[in-house]
Amino acid sequence: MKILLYSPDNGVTRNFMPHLWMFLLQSLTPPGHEVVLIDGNAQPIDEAGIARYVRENNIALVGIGCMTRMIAKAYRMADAVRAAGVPVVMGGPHVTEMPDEALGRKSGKRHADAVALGEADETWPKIVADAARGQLKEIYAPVDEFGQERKPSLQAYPAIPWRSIDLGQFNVVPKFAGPMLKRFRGGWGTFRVIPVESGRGCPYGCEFCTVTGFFGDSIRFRSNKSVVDELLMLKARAKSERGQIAVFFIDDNFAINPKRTKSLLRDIIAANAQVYWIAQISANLLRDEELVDLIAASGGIWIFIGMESIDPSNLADVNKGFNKPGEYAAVLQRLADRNVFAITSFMFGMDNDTVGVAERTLQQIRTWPAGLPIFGLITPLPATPLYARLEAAGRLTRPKHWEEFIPFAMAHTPLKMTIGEAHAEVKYGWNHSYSPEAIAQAVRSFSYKPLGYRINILIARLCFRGIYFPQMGPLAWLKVLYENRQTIADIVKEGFRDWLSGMCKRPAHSETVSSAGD
Ligand code: B12
Ligand code: SF4
Repeated sequence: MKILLYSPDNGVTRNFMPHLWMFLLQSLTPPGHEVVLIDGNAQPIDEAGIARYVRENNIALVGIGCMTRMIAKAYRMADAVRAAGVPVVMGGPHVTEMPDEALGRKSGKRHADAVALGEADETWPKIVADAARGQLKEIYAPVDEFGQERKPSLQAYPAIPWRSIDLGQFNVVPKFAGPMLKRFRGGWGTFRVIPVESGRGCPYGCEFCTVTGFFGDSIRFRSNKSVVDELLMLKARAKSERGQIAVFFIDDNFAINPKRTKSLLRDIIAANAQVYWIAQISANLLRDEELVDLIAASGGIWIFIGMESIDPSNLADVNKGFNKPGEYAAVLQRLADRNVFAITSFMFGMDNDTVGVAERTLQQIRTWPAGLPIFGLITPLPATPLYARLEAAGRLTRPKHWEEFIPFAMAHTPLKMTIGEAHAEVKYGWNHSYSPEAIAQAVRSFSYKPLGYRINILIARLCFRGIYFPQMGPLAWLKVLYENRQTIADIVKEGFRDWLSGMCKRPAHSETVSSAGD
């Protein structure tokens, strides 16, 4: 069978990184079948396009996976595939919580022939076998021989063949610039952010989060060796293409077991498997100086921290009281002292938020080392304790908000402000963090560091700006570059000066070739 795995975009925002589930299921597909991947974030495709694709390529099964915010598009695409006569199986967090919706069991249209509940590592080969026989069941659940839920162990994790997977659609370097950038230092002909998981599960149970419910509170890890081997393979591929990669460790809380994380990082260093990496780690775990030393030494460059709020009572409300706003500054300084910086994520519209919450948050942020602040609204995702609480209190204004995805829009009424006020707070946060002046200020704050750090924060801020301010397509990008021309010009001038002085000092015929992590 020829199988298509498809990951939809939501038509509004785009991810910068491919989804791991597609590569994982591709690697877990039994021999004898061919699997092709389309990520709608990298290769936009519409209903007519997918119907044409499955017909022209003789696709016999389509697998679609996504989170809640992409589900409306996912259903439309599934409908188009089914209308073309090809069966659809859906998986991922949303359909796991709402299988009846996907199967059209209670009301509404049926969108999927089958739904894979929860983690599909062990059920996927069965789904493929049933589909090949034309005997798909409606529901596939990860259960043992006694019908009890079984979470897959990650000890026998498949080796994802990164050396040979076609990654063309995930290169963020524009095609026209690739050949020129290949020659630049270690080579920048390609640049990809690759998802790698080292473990699953988070026991913290924050009220708004689906992770504890989905993956369970039992934490499972891959062996250090399998993670190290994967990094070595990725590093070798980037080098052979004269390109670069960065790895996003997608674990929900990469340091949930600090002892194990340290042992993994030590093994990465010992094997010279360092690549630039990003991971999500909660602030409480970053108190550990030894851990932060190892993060820096093993290639960690950005840490995503779910700060959510600077108000302890908001944090207590959502069962995230382990976050201590009083220590945020020290945590970020500890990272910055080792040249590791933070993506700090905040949610507005929480129950104790009042008008002015964005400015109060920004006042704190301005005292921290510059990083990448991001702002969203607290959102009741299906099957979370937050959803149940708001539903019981009659506070849901759009109980099925996923039927029409609207970015940065509340789906319930906050307690101490209006919905409109909450939206205005998010806008204020983005406007004041990503204006040309704010970007220039962030770049200037690194003036005591080598130029590379200023380039890093400039590029990262220009890209992250796009999470709130749509900047799809070359014209939108040109506008952003024009608005930030002064900061860009300063950096280019400085780079040129450095290059000239390097040329003057450089002995004849010397070669300087280095690559990420070396
Ligand atoms: C990495 C990550 C991101 C990355 C990028 C996503 C990417 N490209 O990978 C970043 C940081 C950008 C991100 C952003 C957001 N994320 Co996010 N993210 C994750 C995270 C931590 C890992 C995803 C992952 O790869 N998991 C590992 C794989 C193996 O698991 P999986 O995807 O679930 O796949 C398994 C099964 O679900 C199943 N499966 C999945 N798809 C399919 C398809 C088929 C056909 C089959 C058979 C099976 C199947 O099989 C797989 C193997 O077992 C998850 C939490 C988590 N641990 O999953 C949250 C998570 C997916 N994110 C979530 C959310 C809410 C967001 C944001 C909306 C947050 C925000 N407020 O801004 C944004 C949205 C950004 C956007 N525009 O898309 C939620 C989604 C919940 C939901 N019901 O929608 C999650 C679950 C975390 C949470 N807090 O609850 N995220
Ligand atoms: S710490 Fe992060 S992953 Fe764990 S439950 Fe809370 S929000 Fe979810």
